Amino acid sequence: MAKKYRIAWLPGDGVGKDVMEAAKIVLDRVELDAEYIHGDIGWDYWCKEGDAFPQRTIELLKNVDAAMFGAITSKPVKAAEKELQPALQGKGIVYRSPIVRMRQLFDLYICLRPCKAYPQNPLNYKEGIDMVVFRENTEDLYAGVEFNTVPDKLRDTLAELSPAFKAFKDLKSDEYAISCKINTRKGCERIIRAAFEFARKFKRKKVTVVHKANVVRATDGLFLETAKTVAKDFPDIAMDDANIDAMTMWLLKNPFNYDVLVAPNLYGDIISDLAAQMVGGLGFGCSGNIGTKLAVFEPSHGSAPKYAGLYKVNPIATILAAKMMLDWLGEADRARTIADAVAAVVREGKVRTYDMGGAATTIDMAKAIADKCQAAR
Ligand code: GGG
Repeated sequence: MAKKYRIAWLPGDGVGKDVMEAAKIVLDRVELDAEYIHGDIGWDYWCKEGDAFPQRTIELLKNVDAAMFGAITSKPVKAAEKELQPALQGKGIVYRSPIVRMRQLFDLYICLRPCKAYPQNPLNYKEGIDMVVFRENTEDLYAGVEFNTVPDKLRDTLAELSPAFKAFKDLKSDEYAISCKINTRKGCERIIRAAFEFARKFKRKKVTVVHKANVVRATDGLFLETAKTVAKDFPDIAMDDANIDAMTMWLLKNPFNYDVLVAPNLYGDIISDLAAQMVGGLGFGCSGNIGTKLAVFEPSHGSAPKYAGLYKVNPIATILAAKMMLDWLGEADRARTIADAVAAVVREGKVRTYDMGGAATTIDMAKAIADKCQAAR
């Protein structure tokens, strides 16, 4: 009989495989009626095929209800080319991060990163922290418009149009590089609106807009101006704003001042890692990449190659990502069961992975959480 959901299952590289195996143990225990379909993605496929995100995986993602993703290893463009199989070298194939491509290709414009301190987690910076970061996920400095070698045509145009470019105009093409920060009004508006809608739905009190509009005037100015306009549609939600640099200090100084945060891509990446560190670090940072047709859930951490296959890392981030996926699918009871199970295991403190000061393996932790899920059902 056909299952209720088709879930793309993308372990990726390194510890991505370990933590996804752990998440599957928990999903099986809450008996989600799903077919999990493996998708090829990651470094092996780059080396073998010259594509870390093969077309067959893109096709798979067009035909699923949601996806779970582990982690990816990315290397700089030149180092990546050296690891291509010899027959593919010298053909001008350029490495691009598969997760960044996935976010753009499927327009997964929301990166939702809840940062909640589970009580009695020894890694909590302070008990009671509960923030949600909305990171714009498809544009900004991650737009992928970059020039390692700057073409003369681009140099001449910039010299003509931008007085600030005068300082760079006499450099040779290989003496500098350009990465474009591109923010659109539509891109700003939809992520900011998503943050306010979330705040309203979950009875959060305030949205803080993170930017650097006093210096990065065009793009961040657009982000802040758009936020002020969108906020008018949400008179029940307070809004404030802060520069990214000040924000990092204030977040540490008084995390309880913050509730929902919204930021362009790069600042959102930074601020969500900081916020994740305050509630337990890499082992607790989970992430949802959400669009209108597809959503992909993952731990915020990377592939940690030195721990790959050792079953050492904490799988809670991935298990919480699976919980986010269940919420997104409308499986609220199962999602709550997982959240409660994580809370109970953390609170009891009997099973702890190395980051939490214990010796439990990735799988020990998954089984402990799965057992709590089963007891609750
Ligand atoms: N699960 C998130 C992850 O794998 N992060 C690693 C990462 O972002 N690597 C850089 C990249 O591929 O963009």
